[in-house]
Amino acid sequence: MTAANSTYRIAVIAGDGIGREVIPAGIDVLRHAVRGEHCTLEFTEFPWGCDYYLQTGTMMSADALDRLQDFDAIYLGAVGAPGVPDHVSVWELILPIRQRFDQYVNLRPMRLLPGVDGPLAGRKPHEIDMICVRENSEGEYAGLGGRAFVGTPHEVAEQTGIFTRRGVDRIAEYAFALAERRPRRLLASATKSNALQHSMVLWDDAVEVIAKNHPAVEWRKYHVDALAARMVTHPETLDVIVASNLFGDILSDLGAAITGSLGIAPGANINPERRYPSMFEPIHGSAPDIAGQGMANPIGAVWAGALMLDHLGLTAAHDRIIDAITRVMTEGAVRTPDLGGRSTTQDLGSAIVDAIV
Ligand code: GGG
Repeated sequence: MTAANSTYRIAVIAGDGIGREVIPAGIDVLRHAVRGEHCTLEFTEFPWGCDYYLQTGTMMSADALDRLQDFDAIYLGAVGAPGVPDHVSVWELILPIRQRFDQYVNLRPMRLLPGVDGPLAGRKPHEIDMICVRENSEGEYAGLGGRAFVGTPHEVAEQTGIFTRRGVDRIAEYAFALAERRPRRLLASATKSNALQHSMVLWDDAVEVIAKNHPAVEWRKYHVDALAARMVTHPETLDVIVASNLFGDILSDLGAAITGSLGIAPGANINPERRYPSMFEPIHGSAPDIAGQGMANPIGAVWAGALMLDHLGLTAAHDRIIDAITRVMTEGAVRTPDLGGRSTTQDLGSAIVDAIV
C-alpha cells in the first residue's frame, strides 16, 4: 500500500474454469464499492494456472512468489482442470502461496443469506451464522511424505501430518480473539483426539491453554464427526469453529452447502502480522462441468473481494458489498442456477453493482 496516494496493488490469479468468470465480476464490484473512498485499486493479472502448466510445465513462473510478495493482496479465482492432476494444481499454486506468505489463518464465513433457501428445512439466517478458522500452514497439508514401489503390488504411501505447539497456539489465539469480538462469543474446537492420540491431543492441550486467556468466550471441543453432524442438526448452537487444515477444509464445505450453495462461500488466507500479502478466494474450485457457460455464481468471489477490502482497511466498502449482496438475495429476482434461478454470472454481478449505495 502506498499511503500518499492510497493505491492498493492487487495481484489477480483468475486461474482456471469458472475462476475466470467469477473474478472479472468480482473486480467490477470492487471497483464500484471503493468509489468515494479516495483510493485506487490497481489490479495486475497473472496468467498462472492449468493452461499455463500445459504450455510451460509449471503452474506459475519460477519467480512468481518473489513477484507476488510486492503486492498488498492476492485475489485468486480457482485452480484445476481436466488433464492436470489435482495435486499438481493445488501443490504448485495455492499451497506454496499459503506457505511462503505464512497465511496461517484460513477464514471461511458460513452464513445463510436472507432470501436464500438452504437445504435445512425451515432454518432462518440468524440460525446459520458460523465462521471457520482453519489452520492453514501445517497439519495434514504440511506436504511431508512420499510414495515408494510405485505401480507394484508393494506400493506404499506415507503422508505425515505436522502439528506444532506454535502452530496450534497461534490459530487458537486468532480464533478465540475473533470469538470475543462476535456477539455470541462461542467457540467450538474440532478434534479427533480419541483416535489421533498424538497430533490431536497436542491440539486439545494447546487450545485449552489459550482458552484461559479468553474467559469471556464459552467454548468446548467436539470430535470432528460429531461436529459435522451438529452443523446440520443444531447449527444455531455454533459460532466460531477452529479446526486443523483438513478438518477445516471439510467442515467449511459442509458449512457452505448448508448455506445454500458452494458458490456463495468466501475464503481469506491471512497473514495476521501483515508481513506478507494475504490471499482472498471463493472456496469453490474451477467446476469444469459448468465452466464456459457463464452460469457460475459470483457471490463467493465477490464476498472474498469484500474480505480483501476489509483487510486493506476499506471497511465501509466491505460493508457496502455485503449490504448489496444481501439486498439482491433478499429481492430474489436475480439468481444463478445453483440457487434455482436462470441468471448468468454477469447478471448477478451487475445486480450487485447496481445495489451498491
Ligand atoms: N478457489 C480456490 C480453489 O480452486 N480451491 C480448490 C481447492 O481444492 N483448494 C484446496 C484448499 O483450499 O485447501
